[in-house]
Amino acid sequence: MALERTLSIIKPDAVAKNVIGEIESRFEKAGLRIVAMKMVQLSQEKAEGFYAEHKERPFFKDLVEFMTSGPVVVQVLEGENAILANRDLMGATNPKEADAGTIRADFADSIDANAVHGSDSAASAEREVSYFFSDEEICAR
Ligand code: RTP
Ligand code: MG
Repeated sequence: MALERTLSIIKPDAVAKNVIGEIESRFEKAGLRIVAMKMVQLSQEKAEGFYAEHKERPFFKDLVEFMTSGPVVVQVLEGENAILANRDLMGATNPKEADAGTIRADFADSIDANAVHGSDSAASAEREVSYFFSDEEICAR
């Protein structure tokens, strides 16, 4: 088992629904610790840079528009196998395909407005954490 850090975002739809606390509670109950967090309104440039890997995909424009449609909570989760643990808690990208009891099954409305983001690999976690947080902003235990 490895102690990992992963980048999590509570997306504009979930912030608008006022379920930040309920989502955080799932991370905490699963043993993940929040070691950095901030609420921000993403600029178009910041959102485009974050999702740069999807630049050529047909849904890119809608994705950036959605991610800039309201404030988001950006945070670093730490724990044993945090990257995969967070993905398991999130559920499938399309909430219609997400397992019962996952965050997306319970709080997401559509594949676009799907409540949360989570890094999908060690390499993306490293890139994404440093995209939003400096070392000084991460509070190690
Ligand atoms: P995320 O990056 O937000 O955690 O989501 P993910 O890994 O589960 O999915 P990914 O393939 O990275 O896609 C990023 C976001 O783009 C939107 N999407 N739309 N219409 C579509 O076919 C489609 N595919 C992806 C979703 O909002 C997804 O979260
Ligand atoms: Mg992804």
